[in-house]
Amino acid sequence: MKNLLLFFCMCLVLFSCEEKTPSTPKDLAKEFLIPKPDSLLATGSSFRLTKKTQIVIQDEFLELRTVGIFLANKLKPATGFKLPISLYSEVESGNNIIYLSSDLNNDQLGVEGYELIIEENHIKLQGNSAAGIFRGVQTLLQLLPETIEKKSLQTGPWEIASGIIVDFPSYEYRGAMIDVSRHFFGVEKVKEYIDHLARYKMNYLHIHLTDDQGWRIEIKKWPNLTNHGGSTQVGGGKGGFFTQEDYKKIVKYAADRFITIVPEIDLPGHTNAALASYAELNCDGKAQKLYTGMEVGFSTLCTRNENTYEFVDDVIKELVEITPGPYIHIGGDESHSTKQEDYIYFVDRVQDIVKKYGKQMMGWDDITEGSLNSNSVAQHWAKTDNAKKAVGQNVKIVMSPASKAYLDMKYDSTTTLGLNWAGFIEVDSGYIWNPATLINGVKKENILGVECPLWTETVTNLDELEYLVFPRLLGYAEIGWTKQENRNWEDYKVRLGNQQARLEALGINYYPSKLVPWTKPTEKGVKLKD
Ligand code: NGO
Repeated sequence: MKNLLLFFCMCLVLFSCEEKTPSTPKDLAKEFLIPKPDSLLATGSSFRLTKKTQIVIQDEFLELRTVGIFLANKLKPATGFKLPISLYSEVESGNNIIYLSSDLNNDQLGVEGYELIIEENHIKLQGNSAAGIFRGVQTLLQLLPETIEKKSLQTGPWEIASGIIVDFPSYEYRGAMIDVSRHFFGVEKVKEYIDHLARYKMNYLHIHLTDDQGWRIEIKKWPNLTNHGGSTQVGGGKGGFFTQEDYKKIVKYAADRFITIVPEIDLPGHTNAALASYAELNCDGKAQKLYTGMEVGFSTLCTRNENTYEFVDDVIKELVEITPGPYIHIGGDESHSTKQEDYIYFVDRVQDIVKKYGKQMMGWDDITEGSLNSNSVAQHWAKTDNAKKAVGQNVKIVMSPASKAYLDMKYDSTTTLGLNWAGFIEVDSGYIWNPATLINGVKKENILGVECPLWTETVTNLDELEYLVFPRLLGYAEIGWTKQENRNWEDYKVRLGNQQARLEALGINYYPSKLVPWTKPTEKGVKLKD
C-alpha cells in the first residue's frame, strides 16, 4: 500500500512537471533578438515546448518538411524531445503544436519574411515561402533559453514568450565572405561558418576560392591548378582544395539553410597560383614560383593571349555546372600589373563568358572601369568613385566598405590578429553606418545588400576566425536585415550583451569588447586571444 502511494505520488510529480505546471508568463518585448524584427507585440503569456509538442506542416511541400526536420533536429539534443512532423490534415486538436505554413500570400513579407504568432497553446509560423519559415525558425530558436544551443541534454523548461512578430529583411542580399585561399578552410569548417550565417538570417556566402597563394577548387580540365596551385598557403603550410564533390556538399548544406553560394575566381590579378601551375598562362611562357607571402597586386593573366580566354571559359563553365546560384564572382580587384586598357578589355570579355553560361557577373568595385551590363553587380570595398560609376552604369552594388565591414580589420591597436590598412573596426564602428547614406549619390535603390568579407592572411584556424568574426558578424546581419529606423547602437549593444550566454553555449571564441555591456563575466568560457 505504501509503495502504491509512493508510485502514485511520483506519477503525480512527473505528470505535473511535464503537462500541468502553467508556463511562467514571459515578456516578448524583453527578449533580445538579433537581428531586431520589423515589429513585435507582446501578449504576456508563454508557450511551453514539451515532449508532446508536434511540428505540423500545412501541406506536403518538400521544402517545408525540410524546415520542419531542421527545427526538430535543432531542438533534439538539448531538450531530448523527438518531435514528430505531421501534416495538418492528420492532427486533431490545435494544442501544443508548432504550425508551419508557407503559402501566406502576404506581399509585405516578400520571399524571406515571416509572421510568428505565439500563443499559450500553439505557435503559428507563416510566410510566403519555405525560406521565410526558415528565417522565422531562427527567431523561434533565439526565443528559447540559450541552453537550446547545447549539444547535450539540458533541464529546461523550454518556454517561449507569447506575442506576434511580423518580420522581413531590409536588403535582398545579406552576405559574408570567407577567403579559403590565403589559408585553406575545409568542408566541415565552411559548414560551421554557414551555421553562423543561418543563425542570423544571412542568405549569401561568398567563397574567395583563388588567389596568389592558392587555387582551391578542382577544375577537371586544368588539374594542375589544384595539384600544384593548391599545395601551399600563406606562411608555407600545406594548403588544400575542394574537389567538385566537396564544393557540391557545401552548396547543398547552404541551400538547406536557404543560403546561396557565390564562388569567386579572382582574375586577372591575384592569379599567381594559376600562373605557377600552367606556364602557358604567362606572357613569357614561364611558370611562376608558388607564393606564400602577403603582398598584393603583382600577378596578372596575359590578357591579350587567346589561351587565357580558353582557360577562363573552361573554369567558368565547370564552376557554373556546380553552382545553382545566380552569381559568378570574377574578382577584378587590385590588378596593378595589368595595363588599364588590357584590364578593361579583359573584364568586358569575361562578362560575356559569364553571361554565355547564364549567370550574372559580380566583381570588386574595380570592375566598374569596364562597360558593365546592368545585371552585373559591383562589390564596393575601396573607392567611392567606383561605387558612383556603378550607379552611373545602372549596376547594383553590394556594400563591403573595408573601413566598416572588413572582418579581418583589427578591433583596436591591441588586437594581435588581423590587418589594419583600412583602420581599426571596433564593434560600435562596424555597426554604426548606413549603407544607403555612406556614399553621396549611392542610395538604397542602388544597393543589393551588404557583405562582410573575412580575408585570412592572418587567420589560420577556427578559433582565430571566430575571434575576428564574433561579435561583429551579428552587427552586419542586423544592418542587412533590420530597417534603418529600427537600428541604433545604444539599443543594439544591450541586445548584443544579452547574446553572450548564447555565444558561450555555442562555444564561440568571441572578442569581449569593452564597449558591450556583456551579461556574464568574460572569464567564463572565453579564450581571450590577446
Ligand atoms: C583587399 C584585397 C585583398 C586583401 C584584403 C585584406 C580586396 C578586395 N582585395 O580587399 O586581396 O586580402 O584587402 O584586407
